[in-house]
Amino acid sequence: THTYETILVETRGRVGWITLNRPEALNALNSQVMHDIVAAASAFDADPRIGAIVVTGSERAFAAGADIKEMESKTGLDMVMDDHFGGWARFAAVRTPVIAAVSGYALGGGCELAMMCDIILAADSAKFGQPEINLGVIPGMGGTQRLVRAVGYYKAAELVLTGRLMGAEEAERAGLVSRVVPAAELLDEAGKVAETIAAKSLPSVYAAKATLDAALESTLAEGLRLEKHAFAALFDTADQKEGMAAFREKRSPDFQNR
Ligand code: CO8
Repeated sequence: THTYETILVETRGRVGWITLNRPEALNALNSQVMHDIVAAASAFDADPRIGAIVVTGSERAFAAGADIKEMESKTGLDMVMDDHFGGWARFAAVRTPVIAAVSGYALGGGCELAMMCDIILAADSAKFGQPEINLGVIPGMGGTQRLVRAVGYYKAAELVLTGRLMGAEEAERAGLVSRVVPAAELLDEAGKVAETIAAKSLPSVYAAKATLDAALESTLAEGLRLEKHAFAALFDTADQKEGMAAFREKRSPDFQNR
């Protein structure tokens, strides 16, 4: 198996785990981290034995942002040419559900990385924020767009314009976090959520993620059209027949992912 410089990668059953591993920089996201995460997530995404992915950091930091020391001397043209944007777009586009298990700091690019995931589980110690304004820049990995969609304009504007951090409870109230759990239980809980998803029928999971994504990107009419087609298409899978037969026969379904 492939080894990576800046992340630890592990498969547990049908769940792929990606653990950011730059403790000396609070998991700051430099180019190597981006390449590693994108490569690992793409490999999991291409493997039908994987039904869910967990991305996590350390207890102290999910990720404290893009790597400021790497970015400091760059020009505007460098930032465009480096194609960070394309790399992260590939991560955001994986069809497998991704769970961010966030403990400690999820700041700047770290908060944006969490928002590229489908479910955000937060330890009660988690701190979210978009402090780029303090560095003379703005969020550049989707923060201005995804945060507005997650928490609404006024909360997002306050966070992006002031750079204020918010704790896990506030983030959950605001709708940025799926659920807050005690820090000691974060990884177990993330594993349980991932295993639950990974036990479903893959075609329905892919369809669910794709249609949920559309809710953020399209008009209601377009989204409903997509949902209608995706819903209907699932009736041509063996797993739909199995799932509904299992319900009628009062047993658990045995999905074949087709
Ligand atoms: N980049 C590089 N190094 C970092 C970063 C970072 N984002 N965050 C922390 N580090 C380093 C520190 O420099 C320090 O290194 P050293 O020991 O060599 O001095 C080490 O990690 C530990 O950090 P601290 O000593 O600062 O730890 P504290 O507990 O005192 O503070 C904080 C923790 C509050 C998280 C603090 O480290 C901090 O404020 N970090 C920066 C947070 C930030 O501003 N994040 C936003 C970055 S900009 C961004 O994300 C833009 C995204 C768009 C990118 C577009 C494509 C590239």
